Amino acid sequence: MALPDDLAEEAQALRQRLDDWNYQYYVLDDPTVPDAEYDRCMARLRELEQAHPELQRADSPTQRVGGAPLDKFRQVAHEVPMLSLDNAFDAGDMLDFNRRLLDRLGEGDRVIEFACEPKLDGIAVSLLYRGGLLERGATRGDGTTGEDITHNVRTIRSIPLHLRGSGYPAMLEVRGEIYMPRAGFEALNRRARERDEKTFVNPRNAAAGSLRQLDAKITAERPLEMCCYGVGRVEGGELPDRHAEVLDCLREWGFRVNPESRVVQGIEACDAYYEELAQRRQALPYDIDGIVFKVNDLALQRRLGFVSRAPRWAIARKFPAQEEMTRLLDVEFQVGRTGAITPVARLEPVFVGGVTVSNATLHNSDEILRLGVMIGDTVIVRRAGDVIPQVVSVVTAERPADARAVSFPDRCPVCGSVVERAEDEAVIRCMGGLVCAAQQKAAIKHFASRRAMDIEGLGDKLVEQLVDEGLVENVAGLFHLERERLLQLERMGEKSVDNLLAAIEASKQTTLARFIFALGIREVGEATALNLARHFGNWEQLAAASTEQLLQVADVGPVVADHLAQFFASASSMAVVSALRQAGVCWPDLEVTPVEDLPLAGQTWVVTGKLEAMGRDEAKMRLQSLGAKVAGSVSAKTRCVVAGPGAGSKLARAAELDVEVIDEAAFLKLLDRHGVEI
Ligand code: D41
Repeated sequence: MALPDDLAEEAQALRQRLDDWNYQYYVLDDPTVPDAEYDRCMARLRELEQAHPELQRADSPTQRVGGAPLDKFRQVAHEVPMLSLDNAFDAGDMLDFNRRLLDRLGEGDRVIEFACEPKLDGIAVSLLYRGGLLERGATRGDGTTGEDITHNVRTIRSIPLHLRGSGYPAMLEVRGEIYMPRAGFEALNRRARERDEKTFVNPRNAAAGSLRQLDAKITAERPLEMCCYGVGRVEGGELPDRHAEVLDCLREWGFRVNPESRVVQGIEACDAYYEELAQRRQALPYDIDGIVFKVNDLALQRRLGFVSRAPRWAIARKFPAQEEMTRLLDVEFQVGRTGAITPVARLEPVFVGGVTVSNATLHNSDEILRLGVMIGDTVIVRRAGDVIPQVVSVVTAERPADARAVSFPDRCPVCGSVVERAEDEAVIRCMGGLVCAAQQKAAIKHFASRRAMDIEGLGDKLVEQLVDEGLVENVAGLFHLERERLLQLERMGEKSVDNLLAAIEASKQTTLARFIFALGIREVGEATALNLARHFGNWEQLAAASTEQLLQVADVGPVVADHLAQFFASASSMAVVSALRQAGVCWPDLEVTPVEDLPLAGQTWVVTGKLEAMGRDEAKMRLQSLGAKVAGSVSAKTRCVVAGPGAGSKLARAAELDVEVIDEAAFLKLLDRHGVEI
């Protein structure tokens, strides 16, 4: 039976649309269709190809699921060797690098143009396209010989099966890094844990393990991506004469290129770029272990050449290691605000992630079991960004003969009350509640903190003193402190006492949102408190709300609703609230605005770059409080972009799409105009 023309046309149109959507999603970071629409088109194309096998093509978007498994990997020789990178560890090494470049070029001092790009922590690969079709994918291996992983790379959707557009060389070898974004890695491990399977230690190992599969069906299910950083073999065509322009071509031909890539003038600008990315490293959706700097001019690159295995014209400046080995000296138990008892590792001090670490969290008893850690063990400690250092694994081979098991207390280490472990929780809790000094202290510290009641001068040390000396037991006690008694405390002179009392007095005028947050109800953070305040407008409505009513509030799910209900049902908690109000703590009631009437209702905003007055999360929360949705990437639907210094690709994208961009000053003015507190 002859194939009707219109079916061939339909299949071609579907392939084109699916390719376009893939490109928009993976290369431009700009999803344009709902998943359901994508899935519908894919299903229709599959149906057509199955019914009419003559429509099938190796580079169809349906061909990414993986075919029959291989029985071994074939070796691949890299015709143009895949070089390695020299490392730099500080600004001094960068100056030396620049000096070497200038000396080698021998034309005196000049400002060199560099292309900068994050150094992805993945697996380097090579992709060979002949006549625009993906012919072969290979790992870097030792740089000369790698393994053929064509069957696996074909399943990765940010790798085009055929090149887009025109003007590409007849033979083009593209090089880049295959990596697993952190979110995909977390999800993969979560699934593995649920099924009692082995987890991966980090995204890099997960990416390597996923590419080392003989069965591409397994690879197809792994959230891998590829970012390109250069080319190898090029025949039958010309490329531009600057590295950054080559990357631009690759992007047009369908490859993902790191959106953070930038061209800068001179080595100092390289340092500034490094510092900026070091700051934002944790906010990126993937792991990077440094920055790669390359001389942008390819003619200069050729003149500079390479030594042994590394080009002279490139260098990788590494970030401080985020993982180090050290010894676990002891495990102590800390009692938190809600009574949760957390094991804390006392470590032999070690320099990791740019600071000296001597404590790390062990989370809970399940975590200690999972790690199988004993006191005296050699452990691997990880400190990423500003998060609390963690013990990630144990080097069991180094366990000393006198290692001791960690034993959990059956009484609260602070107040001696019994401890309990709730059925569905991994933590044990002190049941002492507000008689437990540790919980009293933690509750008061939280209450006084800047984002809560903002009592200036009431720092952690002073709170501990006040509780230890019996001056306060709960937060309401702060409003009955006596001047004479305070003057008897160590290190408290007249001036500090008067300042403290004035700060306590001033804190009485607060907002409902701050008050709710300050109470330290479990799981009620700042954003939730703000939503609760805006939703109910006053304390009475909130305290009287049913679970159903609480569940209506943005951010409030069954767990939070339950904690709120427990708080309002607790006579002792309510007594503290009355005492606070009796002492004069007050706030203006809010007009309750229905969500659809909020000033930014229905608008999508994007926040990028570094803000001075607040973090990006806080900016996001404030925009949400005005009814805006906050998205991670700029699209045609974006209403406005708030851009601080260091904003990169999102800014360029906004310009391209003609989306409004405002700076932090304008953003603060806008917040002020709408009465949002900063
Ligand atoms: O992101 C990376 N991991 C990355 C690796 C990058 N952005 N650029 C790179 N450039 C090169 C040269 C300069 C040698 C072409 C690299 C690598 N090499 C590389 N990756 C693994 C070994 C070498």
